[in-house]
Amino acid sequence: LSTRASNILTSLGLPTSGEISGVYDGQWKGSGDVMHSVCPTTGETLARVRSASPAELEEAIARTREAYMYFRNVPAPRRGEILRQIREGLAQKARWLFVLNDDRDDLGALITLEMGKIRTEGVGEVQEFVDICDYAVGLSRMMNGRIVASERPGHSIYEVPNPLGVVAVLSAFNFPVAVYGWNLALSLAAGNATLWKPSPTTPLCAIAVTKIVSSILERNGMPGAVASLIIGGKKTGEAIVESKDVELVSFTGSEHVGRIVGQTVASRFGKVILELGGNNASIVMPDADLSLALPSVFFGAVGTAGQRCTSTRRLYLHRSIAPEFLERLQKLYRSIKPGDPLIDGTLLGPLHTHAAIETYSKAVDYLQNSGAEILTGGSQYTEAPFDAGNFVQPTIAIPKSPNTKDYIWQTETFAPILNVAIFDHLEEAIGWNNGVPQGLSSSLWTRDLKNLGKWIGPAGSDAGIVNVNVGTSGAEIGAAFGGNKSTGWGRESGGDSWKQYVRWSACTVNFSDEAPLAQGVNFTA
Ligand code: UN1
Repeated sequence: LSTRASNILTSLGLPTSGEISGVYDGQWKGSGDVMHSVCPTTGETLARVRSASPAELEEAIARTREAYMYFRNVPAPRRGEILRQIREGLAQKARWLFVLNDDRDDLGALITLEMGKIRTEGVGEVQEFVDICDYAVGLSRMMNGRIVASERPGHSIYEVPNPLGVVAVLSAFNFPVAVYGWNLALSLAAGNATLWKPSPTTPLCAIAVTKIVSSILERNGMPGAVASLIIGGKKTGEAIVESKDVELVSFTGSEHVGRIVGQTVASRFGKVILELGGNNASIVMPDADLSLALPSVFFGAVGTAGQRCTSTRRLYLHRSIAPEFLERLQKLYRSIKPGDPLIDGTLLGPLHTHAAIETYSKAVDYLQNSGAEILTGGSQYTEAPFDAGNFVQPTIAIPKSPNTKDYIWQTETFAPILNVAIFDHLEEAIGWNNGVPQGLSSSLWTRDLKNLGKWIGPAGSDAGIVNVNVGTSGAEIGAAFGGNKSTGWGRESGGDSWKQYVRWSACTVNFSDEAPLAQGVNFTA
């Protein structure tokens, strides 16, 4: 193992040779297939991880259920106290970066090493987990039910949020830590046990996080299986989704897989939260402050090498500012150099997998063959040392037609490709914004209140995230995160999301000496 990698693994208590156990349900185990964690920057194999055998999966589900039976009786503020300690455990890892100021010792660095996002984004992801823990600590004292007025004398109606059961979190490679954090924090506050199946290509991030979380659970005398971990592939995912012992499946990933997950869970009457494809647009009006819009569009399209669900994939420019905007944007693109994402100052890291290069190239080919103008980018970086990793050029293209029915506008390509079209009226741009199957994030750049009113109202953007003078990506944890239409309608993180993680009990209680029926129904013999 390179020194670069081995320092990071060692600092997080991960072994640097041999096989690592990828299953935790109170005990570490794993005797299934070996999965490889591969560094997307160098192509180096970082670890061989033992996934769950079918028997181990079954056992982990059973242990997680048992843990839930125990944990649901722990008072919510006490659960919050455990979350506060988890928050401290994570924050310590994030803080090390600033104390040591090198690339050895923190979880953010591991995210960068294994996923490929740049350092500041890796640390930011740990921060997002810390933030949602803070939120959930507060929530643990505020998950209030309601008292509803009864129409019957001497009666009261209570709406009580009870723990739900086992929550499976099936997360994606692009946010290998924070999206689990959103689910874990709300789920624990609500009194559930979680079973985490991360992307099989980011097992080390999941193992490192589970080590931190489990040590805190155990230190507090809680069963470790309150936060179980299962590294596994497709079959493992299928078994979890089909299991009647899992009340809620929170899935982040492609529309294709999300459709199967949604249908499977619905067919057994389970609950589901889907966070699927994004195909997010930014609209720039003539009155926009371009000096704000430019860097935000640049970050939205190029940040995380275009691998956020919220990445900006479509850019709609008003005709009057389009030439200037594109010229300035291309200048920013020209300044981009690929680099090791662990090194300070690098803005462009690799795509996460080698296969993603093919997806990128196919999309570029399609653009070229369909008569699009490629303003910048369009190729892979093939010179050393970048040939060892999955580096591609951020690309700006003007497709031949702005018709959203075209494949290129309809599809989410998980790579740094920004498609541009020019509009004359805001209504036209809103039509394009809404004219795709997905509905995750959207952003309008304007200083005119009338535009803002249209954009956030009934005839405005139909996405779940509707920003103004803020880019499509990089949401804070406070608001509910999620999208509409083929993005799956799921909501995670802030807002009212926690309400999905509980089982609501509507309790009508009679304190009186009579037993009247509702609606005045008379049933006396
Ligand atoms: C994702 O890409 O799946 O809003 C999550 C953002 C991040 C989360 C993205 N806070 O870009």
